[in-house]
Amino acid sequence: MVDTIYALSSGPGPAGIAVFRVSGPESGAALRALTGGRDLPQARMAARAALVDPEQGGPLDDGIAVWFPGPNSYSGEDLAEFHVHGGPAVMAAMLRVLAARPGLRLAEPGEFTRRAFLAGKMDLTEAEGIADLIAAETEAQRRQALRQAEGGLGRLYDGWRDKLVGATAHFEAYIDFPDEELPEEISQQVTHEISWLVDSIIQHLDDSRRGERLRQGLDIAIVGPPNAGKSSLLNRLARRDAAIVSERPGTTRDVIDVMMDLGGYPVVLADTAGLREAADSIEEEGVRRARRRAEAADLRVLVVDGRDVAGFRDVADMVDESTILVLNKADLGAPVIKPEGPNLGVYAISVKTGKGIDTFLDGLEAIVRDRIGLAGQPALTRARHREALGDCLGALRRSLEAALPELAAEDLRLATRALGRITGRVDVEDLLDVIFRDFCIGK
Ligand SMILES: Nc1nc2c(ncn2[C@@H]2O[C@H](COP(=O)(O)OP(=O)(O)OP(=O)(O)O)[C@@H](O)[C@H]2O)c(=O)[nH]1
Ligand SMILES: [Mg+2]
Repeated sequence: MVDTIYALSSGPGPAGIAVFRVSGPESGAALRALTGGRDLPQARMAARAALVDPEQGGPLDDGIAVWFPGPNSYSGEDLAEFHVHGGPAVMAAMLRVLAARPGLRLAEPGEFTRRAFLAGKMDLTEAEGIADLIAAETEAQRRQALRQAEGGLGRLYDGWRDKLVGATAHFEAYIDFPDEELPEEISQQVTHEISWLVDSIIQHLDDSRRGERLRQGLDIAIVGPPNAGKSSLLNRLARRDAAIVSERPGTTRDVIDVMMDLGGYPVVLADTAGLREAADSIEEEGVRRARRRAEAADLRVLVVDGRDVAGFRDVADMVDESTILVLNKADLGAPVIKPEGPNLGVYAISVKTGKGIDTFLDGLEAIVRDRIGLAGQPALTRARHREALGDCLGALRRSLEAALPELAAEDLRLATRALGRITGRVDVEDLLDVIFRDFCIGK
């Protein structure tokens, strides 16, 4: 028999209201016991409830109970919700009472959603979308997560999978009746469909990881010569004194990360040590870290003193298609530096007076939107999706080259399986622990 699980599904409080959920075969009995043996409330209607401690008899709280009989519940099972006052003692009492009920145990992270998946209420991409929605910190993350939670990504993959299943059926028909020649036009049509699918998957994969980056935040490294005003710029953008600023060159040593919401898009800004021949071994390590971070970043903001031609010469080779050049200290005089070759834009600013900062931010935001903004088609959001699509693509290509229809059919089956693993239509038992581990308890 399936366990009945319970958890505090709202935050740890204190709060106006705390929501507890109970899911599984014993939830109806638990609901009845906590409401003093009354009948179950009308399904899916909030009912005021004088909650009691069934063991000791005393009152627990004056709250609300909602009864969701399966399968019309979040988990697909019988599910009860208790809305109580969100005080620490009320919550502790609720947890004690629920723990004491026979057959109930505390839910594991993501277990309600895992049960929803197992009950066929949602596919794996939708479950992942819900985890992302709970974790979303910016508008764009929220929109992407909601789109995925509502099945946008799953529908795309299922659509591809249906096409594949159709194509495979043609081959299998031929294998079942080997005496029949596979009509030329059918084999051509199947080849055509598979080629179309190959192109679609390649296009989908070739998205510069925008969906994954939107989930995690675009990585932007602030780099440049010492004393250029990198830390000053970081502090200005972060609106707090995250990094130490001083007139002494070589102030910053460690990489300092600040998470920022840039017009709805999540970015991780990293301030780094000024690049120069280091004066000591600590600074040397700082410079090493700065270079490493600059290389790994999605974008670089190269900050230089706009009049420091010699300083710029040392870092000029860092300017490329992923680099924005910021000519700082414009308050001290017009910048004279001009970059050669392609770049993402040049901005003259003064962190000190604020001049040019808004224009720079607008430019940066446009670049970030271009990199991770929502596209027409839902983007894949996890390495897991990318891996499975890679497997699918490999199998599809093999099927196009296969010498015998039997071999082509086998490759098509493998490709279908790879797609099915993303949405969880085929056996994915081995994946579930990994996927639901990222959830919070109570979801
Ligand atoms: N006049 C002027 N001074 C600035 C401006 N921006 C920063 N500074 C000054 O330049 C000096 C260096 O600033 P930081 O932000 O510490 O420079 P940094 O690039 O982080 O330097 P390191 O950490 O040593 O690599 C400080 O004295 C700042 O006050 C600006 O726009 N105009
Ligand atoms: Mg600094």
